[in-house]
Amino acid sequence: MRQGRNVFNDIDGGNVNNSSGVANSVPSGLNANLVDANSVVVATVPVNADGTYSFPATGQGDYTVSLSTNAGVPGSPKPAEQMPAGWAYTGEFNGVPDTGTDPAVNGISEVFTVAATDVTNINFGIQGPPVAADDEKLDQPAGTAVTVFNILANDTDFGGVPLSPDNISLLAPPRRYGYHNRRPGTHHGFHRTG
Ligand SMILES: [Ca+2]
Ligand SMILES: [Ca+2]
Ligand SMILES: [Ca+2]
Repeated sequence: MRQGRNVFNDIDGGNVNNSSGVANSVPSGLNANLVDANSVVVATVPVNADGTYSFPATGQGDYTVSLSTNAGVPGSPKPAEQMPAGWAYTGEFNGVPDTGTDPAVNGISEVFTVAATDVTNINFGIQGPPVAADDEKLDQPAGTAVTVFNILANDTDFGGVPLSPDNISLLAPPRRYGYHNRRPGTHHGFHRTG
């Protein structure tokens, strides 16, 4: 019988599903390791870019699936769970997406039993945070207002997930000793020494 299903880019970390609002997309280098009741790897397959994976037919018995950048070796002990840099597990669930999560968020599914029919919906959620790049305004003349028009233009999230500004940090230039903030969202410049 065959087993498999999905790894979801799950930005809200809720029930295991794709909550990004765009087509599901996951980073490269992920493997699904099928592990037997003795923690021995039975099969290993790479996870596809759209998050799907599927094992070849295996014998009846109790199994778990481990999601990791470490590819297992059939017949050897299960490798450790690990995510690509900057990514984290948000949950796992054996069942229809968006209907639950298992108790331990650890990159390992709950145990499932393979018998006479294919097992599907062994699902995982993972999340990678957005990357914000600074928006610099250099060498501004003293006393001149500066406007940054699109602070999100140089910021990114994996797979085209929509961005929204959550908070904005105003970083002072060198040798400054303070700045005015006369009303929310409007900064009226830095004082500089020397
Ligand atoms: Ca979700
Ligand atoms: Ca788990
Ligand atoms: Ca930015």
